[in-house]
Amino acid sequence: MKPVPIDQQQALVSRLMHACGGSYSPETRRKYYISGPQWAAAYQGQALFHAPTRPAIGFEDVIRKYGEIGIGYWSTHDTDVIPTEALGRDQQGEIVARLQKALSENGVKCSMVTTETFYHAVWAASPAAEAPAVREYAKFRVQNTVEVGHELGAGFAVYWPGSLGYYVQGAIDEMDTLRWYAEALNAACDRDIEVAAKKGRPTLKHCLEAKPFEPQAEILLPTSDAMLAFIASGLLTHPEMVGLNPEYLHELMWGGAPRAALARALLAGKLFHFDINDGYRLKHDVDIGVGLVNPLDWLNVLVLLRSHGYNGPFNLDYKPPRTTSQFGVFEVSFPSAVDRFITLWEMAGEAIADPIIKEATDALKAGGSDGNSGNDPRDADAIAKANRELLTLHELIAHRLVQILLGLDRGRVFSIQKG
Ligand code: GLO
Ligand code: MG
Ligand code: MG
Repeated sequence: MKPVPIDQQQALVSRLMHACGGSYSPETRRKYYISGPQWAAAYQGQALFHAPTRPAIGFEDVIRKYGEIGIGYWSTHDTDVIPTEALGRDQQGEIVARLQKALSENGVKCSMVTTETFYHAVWAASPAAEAPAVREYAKFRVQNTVEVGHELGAGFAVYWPGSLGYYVQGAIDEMDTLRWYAEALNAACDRDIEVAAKKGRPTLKHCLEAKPFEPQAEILLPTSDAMLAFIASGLLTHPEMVGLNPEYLHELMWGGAPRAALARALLAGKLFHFDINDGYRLKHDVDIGVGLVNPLDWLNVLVLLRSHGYNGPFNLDYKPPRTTSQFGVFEVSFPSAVDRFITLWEMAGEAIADPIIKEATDALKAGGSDGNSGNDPRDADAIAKANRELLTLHELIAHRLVQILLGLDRGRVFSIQKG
């Protein structure tokens, strides 16, 4: 093939994207509770060792593009859209009005707001720093986010305390830090109760998001389970308002099974919100598009969530790779991520209804019998023997799930050449 001239590259990408097929209409996409973060679309491809590869883009363009694709919800950090120096000042009101206009013109709703407590120099020693002025400022920031959230019609506020930790141990007291962090959350919940009452709206769902490493070397609340313990610690004045926003990759990063982490959150009644993406175990936070690395694991995650009635948002917290152009961000990254998610969600429904999986699962739950009236509860060997053949069904179910993922259950076959 000859080198492709610059002015023909977008057409090539569009043609091949179209040739991939299998995309859903914007109307279909809008039926799912999928949110697109401002920061994900605006991400310029920069990182520690990387200069940006894409130009800056503002919220008006991002919201318009999300509307066109059929991403019905939008989420944002306070400082993604309001400069730090404008927070809580008149300029904030003007920006909020522009946001409201952009959202309503494009048929997109704001689902979630979050406070940036990791980027600015003020957070160098975390939002729960020793200096009382930093902690007061943190309270102002989370309360201001709650107010902006109510203005924009959001239902969720997310907190990612990635800077709550340290590089060197011994300088801070973890107990103090966690108490101080709880004070900021308490301030946010208190303000939420006031504002919600005044506006006649429900209070927001406040969601903690864990990540095991980055940007601190050691993180005080590194996993969703650590956060469940924190919520139940007695430090929060409104623990019933606070739950979790697990991120798929963040649970994988520490080596956990995302599906099991989600199950623990569901058991605790705390799975409020879910950041969806993909990546690798025990690596950094690469935020790859959902289903591009672990589609089988994703299918399993969605089977769990569908089986247990999760009805919160799926937030596309991923970073289009720096090899993708800004054209590609909206032509390939977002629509393809949404469509993979929808396909996996529908496949999960198929897996739940699959007669083979159902019969195998029912049989496993019924358990085996040795033909006698009842198993002797003291006889381990007899119990093991009575179940031995049934347990093969575990592997059979796993095989069936792969068949569903690959479409083999619907008759997709490969003809093998004789040779
Ligand atoms: C970073 C986090 C981050 C949060 C966001 C929402 O690793 O995933 O993107 O999701 O700040 O609070
Ligand atoms: Mg996240
Ligand atoms: Mg991440």
